[in-house]
Amino acid sequence: MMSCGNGQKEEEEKITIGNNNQNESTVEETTNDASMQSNEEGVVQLTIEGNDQMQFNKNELRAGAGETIRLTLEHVGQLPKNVMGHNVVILKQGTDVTDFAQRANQAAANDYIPENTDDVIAHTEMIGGGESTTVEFEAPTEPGTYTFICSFPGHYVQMQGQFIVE
Ligand SMILES: [Cu+2]
Repeated sequence: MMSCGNGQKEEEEKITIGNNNQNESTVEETTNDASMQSNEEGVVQLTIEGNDQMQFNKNELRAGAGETIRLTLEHVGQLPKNVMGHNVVILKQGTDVTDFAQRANQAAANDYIPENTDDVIAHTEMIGGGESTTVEFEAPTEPGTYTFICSFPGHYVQMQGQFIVE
């Protein structure tokens, strides 16, 4: 079995990407070695809303480098996911956002996350009005500014912001 230090983490991310149902939560906290946080104190809670007017309520999210982030997306509208779905996709630096969004458009079967992409730091599930979803991930260890979008077709132009790691 081949593995390197980061293998497990990547595997978890892929599982998240491929798993469209609602039951992903924070199970990974109990797995893995003890190299990282084991308590709740180190976890930073961030919340952002999306609405039926195709808007996020924030264009900026902030975190410290390497912090464990629990990002909650609340869809405060009423329209269903297939009409006004929202997610939050945080992209690696250097990603061409327009190009990514075009690839996302073709990935309807994967909730508009391109299959096998390397461009995503983390993303939430796609949800419809009245729903909410949370994803937990580690902020990049390098300070910088990272773009986040909603990858539902056509939304990224309006639904876009900066994830600022300090
Ligand atoms: Cu959206």
